[in-house]
Amino acid sequence: MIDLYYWPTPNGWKISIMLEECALPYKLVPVNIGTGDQFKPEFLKISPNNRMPAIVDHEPPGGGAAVSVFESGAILQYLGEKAGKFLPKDLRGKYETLQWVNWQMGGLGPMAGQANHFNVYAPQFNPPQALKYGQDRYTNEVNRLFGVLNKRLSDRTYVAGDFSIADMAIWPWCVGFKNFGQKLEDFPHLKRWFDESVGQRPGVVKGKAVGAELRQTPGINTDEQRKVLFGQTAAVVR
Ligand SMILES: N[C@@H](CCC(=O)N[C@@H](CS)C(=O)NCC(=O)O)C(=O)O
Repeated sequence: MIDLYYWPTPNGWKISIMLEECALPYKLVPVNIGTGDQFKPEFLKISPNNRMPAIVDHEPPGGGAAVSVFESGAILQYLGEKAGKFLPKDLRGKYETLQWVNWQMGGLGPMAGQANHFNVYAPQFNPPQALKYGQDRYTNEVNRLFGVLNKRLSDRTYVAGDFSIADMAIWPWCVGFKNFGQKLEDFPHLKRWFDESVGQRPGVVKGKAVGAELRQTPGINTDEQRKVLFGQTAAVVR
């Protein structure tokens, strides 16, 4: 049995989708990031970066002590190797897939996260243009990255060979395209992949719905949640 430390956000969906696609049994452990579960000492033993998702596998391949993994890219790779699915075993296929997982981890995820922050969550300033530089910088960078993905998908169904952990890493970070200032119509190959090739898979639909009830309204809704999530420094989180 695998414990999944989870909250329904793009990085969380990657793992719930993978677990559903692999049909691996798991137990959901909610990490309410709006009320500060990510700072609790028990959670930090598993995920020292104050972020979810994380997993604990009580039956790791080869037996022995339970294995815990944080960082969604590493978790996808771990589960791909454990299940023998969605991560090719041959050298070329494996690294073709992993380079796109890392493209998401180092590029699309952080940039879209910042675009979302500046476009949706940043407090309003007076004058309003005070936010414009940050909004433009991250919206433009997501636009460039969407262009790279669109080009990649112009002559193939999935990002890297068959449906893989690369698709599962990237797809959740396209869901919020409107908040990132993008129109999918501008990226027709990406749109086809997003809506049909990946978006209609039962495992993806089911994985994305996991724990939806935990976050009743999308977004960060209260001043209390904003205080927990924004303005974290080393001294504050300790
Ligand atoms: N690179 C990490 C990022 C994880 C991450 O940023 N998770 C967010 C939710 S999507 C989180 O836990 N946020 C809590 C916070 O900001 O305090 C991964 O891919 O696992």
